[in-house]
Amino acid sequence: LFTGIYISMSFSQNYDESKVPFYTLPSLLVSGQNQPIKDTASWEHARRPELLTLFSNYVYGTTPKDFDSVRFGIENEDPAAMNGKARLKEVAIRVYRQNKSITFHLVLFTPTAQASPAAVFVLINNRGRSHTDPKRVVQSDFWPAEMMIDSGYGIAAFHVSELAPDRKDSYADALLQLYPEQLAADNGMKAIGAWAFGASRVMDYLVTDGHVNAKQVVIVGHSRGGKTALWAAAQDERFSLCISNCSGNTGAALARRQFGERIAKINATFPHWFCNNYKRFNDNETALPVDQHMLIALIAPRPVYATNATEDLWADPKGTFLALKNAEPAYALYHKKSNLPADPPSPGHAILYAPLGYHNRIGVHDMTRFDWIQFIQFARHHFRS
Ligand code: GTR
Repeated sequence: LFTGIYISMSFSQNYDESKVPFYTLPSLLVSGQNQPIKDTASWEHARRPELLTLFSNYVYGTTPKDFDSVRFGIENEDPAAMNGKARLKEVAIRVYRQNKSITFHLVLFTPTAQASPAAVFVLINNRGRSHTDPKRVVQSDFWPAEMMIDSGYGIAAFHVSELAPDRKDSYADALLQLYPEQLAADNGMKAIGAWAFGASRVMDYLVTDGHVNAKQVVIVGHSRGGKTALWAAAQDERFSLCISNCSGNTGAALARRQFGERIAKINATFPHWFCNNYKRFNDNETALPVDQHMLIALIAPRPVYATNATEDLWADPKGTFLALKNAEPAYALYHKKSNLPADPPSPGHAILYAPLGYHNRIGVHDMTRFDWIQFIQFARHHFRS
């Protein structure tokens, strides 16, 4: 019986471009009341809030705004880390609500070579903690901190498990302890909502740190972290640039293409990521009131860079590129010319000099030094202009 179920589920995953169904994306620039959205005012005051509400109610769950306070404690500081090239701060971030609190930790390196506050890349770490080792015993390409410092950038990370353990039986054991009503609601946030909430509390800290240029904070995530990075940047406009690496389904890839991972599959494997209401769209993508191009559009006019890997069809490289392409009208409202080609660039070729950037790295599902080198170039271009 078990084998039977497995086989029928695996058959429902399509990797054949010719079998992508005909689909129509929900209109980005027409409001729920059928009003055309023609300028930034109606986008910002009507359509954008409406889309945020739809993503909250049907996909990621609502993000609570009510907490009593956030407090920061520097637990460790080294003004001469990385052989003097960087300042290290390990910050405990404590969120209080109704006599309860949770604590999570930020690792932050800023370059010492420059006097002015640095732009900082913040990684949402969804892998092992050693990848973001503050002691630098482990130097992982997943978070190449030395390379970032040498390039003049700050580099930071927090670990998702401190906000919501990435398991269906324990995701509620951290931040959600402060918000029992979220657990009870069908539009309540779960793990990905909690991780995005954490990203915003990191931002709360970064604006207080004199070594950080808070106007140039990049939120970066890989895969499930890349889904979170988009959701965090969509909600929190203090992130000035967003990088979503191999984020795939319910990240940067269009759901309606039904290519690779699908909503039914992601909800079955990771029932603790999205709100309960999202399960209504299992095998029913066309009923979704949104699609992922709208999530990217919510970040406009701030630059978004999305990536894929050639051997990671599960994350639908073409569907990711098309989501960027279909977000362009929101950027056009701000006179940000994107002009992406109709089809994805060839593997290994990066589109860096447009507000919507993209590459499809040759290789497997991962975040590598190659990816980070493109992120640096993309950020450098946009922070300069
Ligand atoms: C996969 C999941 C993807 C992606 C990935 C990851 O198993 O199906 O949606 O998030 O995990 O996070 O590496």
